[in-house]
Amino acid sequence: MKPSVLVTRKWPTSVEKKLAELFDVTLNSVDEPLSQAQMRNALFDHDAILTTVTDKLDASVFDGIKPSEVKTRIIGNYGVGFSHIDLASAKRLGIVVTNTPDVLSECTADIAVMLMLMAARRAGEGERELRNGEWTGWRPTHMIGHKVSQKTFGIVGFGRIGKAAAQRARGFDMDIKVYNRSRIAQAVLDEYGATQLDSLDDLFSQSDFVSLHCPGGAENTHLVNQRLLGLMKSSGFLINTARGEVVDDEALISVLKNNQIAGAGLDVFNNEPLINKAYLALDNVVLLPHLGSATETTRDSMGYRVIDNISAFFRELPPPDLVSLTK
Ligand code: 8YV
Repeated sequence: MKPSVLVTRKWPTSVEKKLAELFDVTLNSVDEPLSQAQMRNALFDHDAILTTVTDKLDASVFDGIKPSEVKTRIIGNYGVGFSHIDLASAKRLGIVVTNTPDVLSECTADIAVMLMLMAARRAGEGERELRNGEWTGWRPTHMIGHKVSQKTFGIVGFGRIGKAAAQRARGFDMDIKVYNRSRIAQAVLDEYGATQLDSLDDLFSQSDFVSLHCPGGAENTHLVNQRLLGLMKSSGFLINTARGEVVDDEALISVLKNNQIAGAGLDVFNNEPLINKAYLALDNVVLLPHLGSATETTRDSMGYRVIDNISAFFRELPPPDLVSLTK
């Protein structure tokens, strides 16, 4: 019998086809997020659940369920970030969790660089002006932004996406500084022309652009707070393509409002898609609806990567992208 697999959102058609060939698959053609109650029920009905960032699998979803009651043995997350899944509960119930690293690093780094350029060169503001019919023509003092080339690019989290961002920043001849919890080998830093700093304080105070590439989750919630933002240059920009929770919205909104920093570029938010409305009134922030991995190539690759993970698992082989062990 084929394992039964629940796909919580609509996936690229070619991947859904492949899933249907390999598994007894339940697709979500209406593409609305499942409720937490539906998610909980799915644990009793399916061998595998294929989740995305819009599925909130916090501890309450798993609460009071005994390991002997669950049918689900693997959660194959479509995405590299998994802070929406309570790993401790999954572990308690013997459920393996996998993710999809590598395949989205380049596209996510592209979005970080795009946000940096858009924020620094006032692309959102410029387009709004033009579309609103408010452009009065070229003039030497019109919509002056900040130069990007040769500036300092500060990276928080030097994993795959952070490295891809560094690689791109080098194209702009930027001075690349890195903050990472563990020490990065000198040879790796050299490969990216990067210097590792010992503290976030140093990174925030020295950088012209701070780009976040660390995981979300409890450990990094509000890592970027009023104090750190207060250390930034008044000409500095914050870029977030990581997770909304890494930034304290109230603090960021206050420094943007008071022009204590020059601007920000955000692709991810607390409580997506119900973002803090105060952002909408600010011209010095560029806002994107979580587009990091949104290219055809990458979204297909993410789907095939999930297939690789669950296929290995059901063949009793180690899934390539295990993020939590059951023991
Ligand atoms: C994904 C992302 O598309 O992979 C991630 O962690 O942030 C996105 O690019 C999304 O999370 C899908 O689950």
